[in-house]
Amino acid sequence: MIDVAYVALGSNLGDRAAYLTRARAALAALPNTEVIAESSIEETQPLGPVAQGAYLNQMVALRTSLTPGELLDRLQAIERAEGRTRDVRWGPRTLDLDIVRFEHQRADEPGLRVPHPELPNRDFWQRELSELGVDR
Ligand code: A4P
Ligand code: MG
Repeated sequence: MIDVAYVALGSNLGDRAAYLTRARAALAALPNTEVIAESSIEETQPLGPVAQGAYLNQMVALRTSLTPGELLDRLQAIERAEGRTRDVRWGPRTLDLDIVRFEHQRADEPGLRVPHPELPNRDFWQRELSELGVDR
């Protein structure tokens, strides 16, 4: 099934803009996947309990026939390739890729929730989605 996935990019360590650029290139190279839209990049204050630097955030829309689970595996491989280490939950990271929603599919498993449960709490994701023409 061909669907549209909205993927959030975030970085708050190192050359943040360069991580986002490389992430967009890696997303464009995924099989059966095309990047069809990109929001603007915005700097946001860190959310959550951990003291850390500001993030650059951006949202892209992918037309893809990957399932939500397949896409998550691919996103995690891209994160690993960009030197992401998982230490502190909600802590600083070179690159974070989250599935925010799919147009027609949902997921509700321990390892994968779509729409992303934090969507109602992240005004920058909502702004970026509306920039991409998504009404909620
Ligand atoms: N997972 C479940 N659903 C999803 C989904 N829809 N997309 C699972 C991606 N992953 C999903 O994520 C932990 C697990 O979530 C994954 O193994 C996957 O199976 P993670 O990326 O390893 O850990 P994390 O990112 O530290 O935790 P979490 O809960 O994903 O946090 P978020 O939501 O990624 O938040 N402040 C600003 N301003 N901007 C940000 O982008 N991001 C975070 C991290 C904190 N503060 C921020 C920002
Ligand atoms: Mg994450």
